[in-house]
Amino acid sequence: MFPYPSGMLHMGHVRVYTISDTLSRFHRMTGKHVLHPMGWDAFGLPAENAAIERNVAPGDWTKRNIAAMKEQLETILTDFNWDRELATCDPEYYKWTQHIFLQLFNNDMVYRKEAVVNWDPVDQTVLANEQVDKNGRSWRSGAVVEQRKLKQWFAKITDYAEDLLKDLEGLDWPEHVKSMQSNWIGRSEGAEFSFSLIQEGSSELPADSISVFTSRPDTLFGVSYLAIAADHPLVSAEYLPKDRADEVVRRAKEISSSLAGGGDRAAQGSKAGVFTGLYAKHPLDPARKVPVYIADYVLSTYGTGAVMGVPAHDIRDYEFSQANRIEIGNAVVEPSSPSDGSAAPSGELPVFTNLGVLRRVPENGPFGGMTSEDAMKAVVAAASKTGAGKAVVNYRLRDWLLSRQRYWGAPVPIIHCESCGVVPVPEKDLPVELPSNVQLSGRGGSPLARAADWVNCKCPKCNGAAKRDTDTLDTFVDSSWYFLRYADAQNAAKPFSAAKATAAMPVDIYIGGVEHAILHLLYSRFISKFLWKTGAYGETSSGARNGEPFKRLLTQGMAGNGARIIATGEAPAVSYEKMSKSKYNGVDPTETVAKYGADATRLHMLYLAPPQDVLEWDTQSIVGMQRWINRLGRLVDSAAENAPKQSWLQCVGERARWSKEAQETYRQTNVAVQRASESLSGSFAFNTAIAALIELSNYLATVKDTSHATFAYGIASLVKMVSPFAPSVGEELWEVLGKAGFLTAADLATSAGGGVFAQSWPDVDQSALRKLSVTIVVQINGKVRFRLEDAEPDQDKESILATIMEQPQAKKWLRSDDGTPKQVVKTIHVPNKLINIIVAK
Ligand code: ANZ
Ligand code: ZN
Repeated sequence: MFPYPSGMLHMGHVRVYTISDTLSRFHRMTGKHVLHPMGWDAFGLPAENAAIERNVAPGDWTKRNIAAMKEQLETILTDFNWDRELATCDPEYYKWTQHIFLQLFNNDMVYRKEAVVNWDPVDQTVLANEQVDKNGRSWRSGAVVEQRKLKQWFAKITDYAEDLLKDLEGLDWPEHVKSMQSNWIGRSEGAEFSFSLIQEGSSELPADSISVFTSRPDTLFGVSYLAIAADHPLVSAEYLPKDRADEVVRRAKEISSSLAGGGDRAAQGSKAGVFTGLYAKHPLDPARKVPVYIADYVLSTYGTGAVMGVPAHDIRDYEFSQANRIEIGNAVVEPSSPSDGSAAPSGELPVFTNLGVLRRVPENGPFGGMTSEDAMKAVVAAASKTGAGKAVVNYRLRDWLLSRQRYWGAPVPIIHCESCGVVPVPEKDLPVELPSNVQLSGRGGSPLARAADWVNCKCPKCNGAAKRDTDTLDTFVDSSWYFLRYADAQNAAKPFSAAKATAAMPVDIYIGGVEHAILHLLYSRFISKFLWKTGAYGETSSGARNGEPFKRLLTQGMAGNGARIIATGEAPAVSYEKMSKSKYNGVDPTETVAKYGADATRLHMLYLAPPQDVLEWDTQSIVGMQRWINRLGRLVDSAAENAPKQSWLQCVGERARWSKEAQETYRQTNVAVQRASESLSGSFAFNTAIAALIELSNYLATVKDTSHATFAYGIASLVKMVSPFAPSVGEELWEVLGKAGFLTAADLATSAGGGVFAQSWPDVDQSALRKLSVTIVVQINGKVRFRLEDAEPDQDKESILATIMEQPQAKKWLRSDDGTPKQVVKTIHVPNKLINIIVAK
């Protein structure tokens, strides 16, 4: 994941890019063609704020930050494909972001809609729900967020809800990230029922019924009220009974303004409500009259914006019924309880939320006695006969609001003409560049609206006077396709060539902070799928054929409690801010690198914790890594003094005649190769890889016959394996070995030329992994009596027992005085470690 160019590399960046750099160096050494690109997520509010606070142009500020961070990235020895560098604020890049918007437009995947938005009255800007905290305050300014209506662009991500959910299955991603994605999409099966309104007054209603969405059609006969959202179309003085209309509308306004931020907050609303004066008919029991309320817990953006209140079976409905003194009808009971419902529901509240059996009471009609499962189907079937209901699937996912009333973003490539309406900017006129002469004050809506000579333009259709759209695109649009651009970053004619993107996609390993586990990944998946479906790129035979952009995801844990907030799927943006202020991100990597060196910093970072875990940066123990690097230097220096007697190839040919020590050296080397390779190619447990390298170096320091080629092989392999983690140490040590003429004789695969990163990663010789011998503790009747040294590994119980009987000590413990073996009652065997022999007394 590319960084936001804040100007300062923090420890979180060091961690992500150390991981990606180590992996990319490793995979290059295994002979793969690796693309390790880097770029800058360079649009966004901070640049605009810098402009306001420090009077620097956002572009200049951003460019300076990029230069500074690039330098810092070099100091941690990252090896990126800089020839593919991109910055989303560069017109050469956002030209294509605009092109992709137009692709969405041409495919009817974006639309303009007046929508209630969260308005930050201090920053004068629209906020995403994720930017509003639990108390309805802006994540940035802290101001109480207001609700406003603005005409804005939306992308139809909901058209892809099913695919975005279903295709999660095939991804090699952490389970918790997949479940965050799936909760965000929030598929819910249920039914819609329509309740006809009873027209008591003479007013013309905008609809003759209220449609509700329920996930529990089996509770339809327990409904005691309907509740509609405060901004439901019925909430208007002209439709409501005259005597209470004004009061109801006033209360509805209060309710909706207390709900800024939407989402989960509203679901936990105060249960405030107001009776509208309207009544509706029960769809399957027309004699029943149900009162209609406005309720703060009903979201206007979910389902139909209206619910059927069933206080006996839903806790929110119960609380609302208590607060508004509504009677409770009880429809479903526990299967075991008497079906007349005389038993009280279990649990703290008189609410039974489980599935059960429908009571045999007149209210439940012919459905009494059915299980909830059966009743759900039967009730929906009965209602669909009369057109009063149907089965539906609902999603929590909402369409993606693309418009931002900000300056530092890609202008929406649309022109508004009084006679032609909405007109897309012709491709040949892209990019629509940002005007540079805009006064930024942080107040008063879209800054672009103030650049009169930019706003006023000619309509591409009728050539008449027209105006540009003055909003910019959400920066999540910029970052939803940059990985595709990496495949073909210099392309001046297209966002990327289909062939190049097809060859490169999907991204094999996508690495980044868990704070992007929801939105960035969801939007990237959506845009990738869209581009894939419209043929902008295809899939190689190995692909999953669904346009998924990221095959494997490695999310790195953060410090502080931010990660936990995120695990619940809440407010990633808020948490990100908190996290960047947290303890370990407060440590300045430049200082650490200057003091301990980049290699020690990288090694220490990866050794402290597996990448998924939260990292508590600890400056104390980094000296341990420094010392290990020094020991490694001494080990290699002394090895270089003593070139091996034989070439490695010759040596391998004589394997049968190797000394015990040589065999053990070869075994130790292969164990380390196996552990390091496994961690780098599969588990990403870098800490165990480094531990294996430390163990190997400790072993090699004890080898006596250092002129044996197995020792040289061990040393050369160790240096190669250290290199992806500690590149400058690796290069340096390789050079020492090369100069000493050590490598020509020792190294199997390659010559000493080209430096360590031109070498191939050592292969594991599976046949060498087995321990040469083991020591087995022998217990007799549970007491340790002696040890079997130098035993053949992996023996079964019987063969060990046979060996033991031949030992001199066996005489004393396992034979009677007359020499006959004692009767063995039982043996307990821990392979390669211990055997406990129970003998009869
Ligand atoms: C009656 C009922 C009875 C409900 C019962 C639940 C349990 P999920 O599963 O998340 O989709 N609901 C529907 N639309 C809503 C809205 N716009 N705002 C707030 N709540 C809404 O939730 C579906 C349930 O959430 C629906 O099923 C409805 O309450 C409520 F024993 O209908 B239920
Ligand atoms: Zn026109």
